[in-house]
Amino acid sequence: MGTAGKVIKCKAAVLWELNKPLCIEEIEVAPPKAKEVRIKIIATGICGTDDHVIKGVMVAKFPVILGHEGAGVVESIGDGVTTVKPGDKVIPLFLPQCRECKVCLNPYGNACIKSDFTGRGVLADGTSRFTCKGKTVYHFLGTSTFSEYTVLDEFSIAKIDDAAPLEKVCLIGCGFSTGYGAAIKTGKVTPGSTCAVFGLGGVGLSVIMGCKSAGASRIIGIDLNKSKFEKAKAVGATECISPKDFTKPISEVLSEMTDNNVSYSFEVIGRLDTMVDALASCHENYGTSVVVGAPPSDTKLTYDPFLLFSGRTWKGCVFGGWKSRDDVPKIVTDFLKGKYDLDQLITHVLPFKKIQDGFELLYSGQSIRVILMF
Ligand code: CND
Ligand code: ZN
Repeated sequence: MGTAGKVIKCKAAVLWELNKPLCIEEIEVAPPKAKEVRIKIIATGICGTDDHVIKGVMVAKFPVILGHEGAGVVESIGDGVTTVKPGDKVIPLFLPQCRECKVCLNPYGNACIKSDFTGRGVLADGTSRFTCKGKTVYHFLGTSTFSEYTVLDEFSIAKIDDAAPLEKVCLIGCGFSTGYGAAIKTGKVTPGSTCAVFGLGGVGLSVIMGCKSAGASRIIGIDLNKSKFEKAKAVGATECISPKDFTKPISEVLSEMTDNNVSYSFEVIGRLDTMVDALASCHENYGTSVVVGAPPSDTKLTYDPFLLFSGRTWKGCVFGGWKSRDDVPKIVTDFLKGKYDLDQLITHVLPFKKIQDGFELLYSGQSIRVILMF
């Protein structure tokens, strides 16, 4: 391609400071170095995790280009790249899979040691490929999909089926896979069971889809925003409740509703209080509670250890427990075969330049997933 080996000037949404709107800027994207790939992003979703960085509840290096739920096409590759070529459709992976570290080699591990959860903001060689107005701009989770072009390490990319509609399968890069996997892989929801899902955003609705496909017979959605209930029911929730409608703790409400029989609970909000509420809501002995919501950085939980002593299991997962490079192409193929309905998660499609409007839709509680198109 004509742009290979050259710096590309393009549009990106730069977050210069905490708690400020994203600014659409012209940035420079350097060519990929060895074992790196430059991608033209075609579509990207807005996830709750991106907002955690804007609000400072998750650490990142500033200025930063956020976005970790995208899909695009390879523009050019660096030396030594063997798994993708220009023109391939790909999904950037915020959870990489280097296939060499102890975690990747463990059959149950998926949080590859190359993941950037500490907010280093650079690629594997320790540097950034982005500049804007003469300043270095940092990467986010090794993906930075809020840019027309982005550079990733080869281990952070999954090649997907050529037939995949990128404006839909971008959700497989985070929200859908995270929620669905939390239910079927981490929670291991069983047929006939009762599940409680705290938080009915894009990730929570994907948890519900996973619970439903695992054969759960009751799936209770919990959210403060009742406008989420209709969508939650459309994807499989059998009932929905708001904690605002009760004076007693939500764990007691759920216990009464189910004759104390919630086998699986999921926290899909990212709050300490609801993590403990979800734990207390599953059965005291055979219940399993899964933390899916990203916890605020530098915080500590206080809870009654009797909640665990009586036998409950408390787990967490990143990216739904999937091994990203191995599993994402398979999830895309299953989607193409009609196994999943991603349309139910997409409430808004906007041009990329309206990204701030997309975040406003998230803040006002109107959206499940907003897809931005380049
Ligand atoms: P989104 O903001 O769309 O949904 C959160 C939902 O929680 C909204 O519907 C809120 O109304 C609801 N809510 C907020 N506060 C409360 C409360 N106190 N009680 C009940 N409901 C409440 O977020 P999302 O669905 O995009 O993401 C959800 C979480 O998942 C978020 O913390 C995000 O960072 C996390 C996540 C984790 C992972 C992972 O790999 N584990 C990947 N992506 C996202
Ligand atoms: Zn996400």
